[in-house]
Amino acid sequence: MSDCLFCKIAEGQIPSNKVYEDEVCFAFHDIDPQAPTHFLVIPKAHIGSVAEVTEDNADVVAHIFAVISKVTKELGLDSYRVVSNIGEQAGQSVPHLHFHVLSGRDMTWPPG
Ligand code: DGP
Repeated sequence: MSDCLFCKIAEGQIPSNKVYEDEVCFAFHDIDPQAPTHFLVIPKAHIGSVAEVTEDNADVVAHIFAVISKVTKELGLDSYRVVSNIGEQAGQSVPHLHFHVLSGRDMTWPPG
């Protein structure tokens, strides 16, 4: 999508602090970290949110979770939280599917 911030980050048009990249997804540090480790994993193809995941593109999400499992192990993270906000009320501010990976501090439940 031509006017999407995260599409531009995935394409390298906007700089980011990259954590991981392959042909399907891109991971980069959050600009406003909420934990000592806080990065985002996004599909390279534009998907608006979990609400736009269907049987036709669910393989992308499965791949992203495999990447999260691999990258967190490489980073030595044995406890972390994966969050995806869907819609404005839940706190989604960027309309491109992204999974927050947060680690390195005690976390509370339920989230605010
Ligand atoms: P959410 O609010 O769940 O849609 O999360 C969006 C996250 O994206 C938020 O934690 C801040 C981050 N973010 C927004 N703009 C940028 C940017 O230009 N670069 C980076 N690295 N992160 C961004």
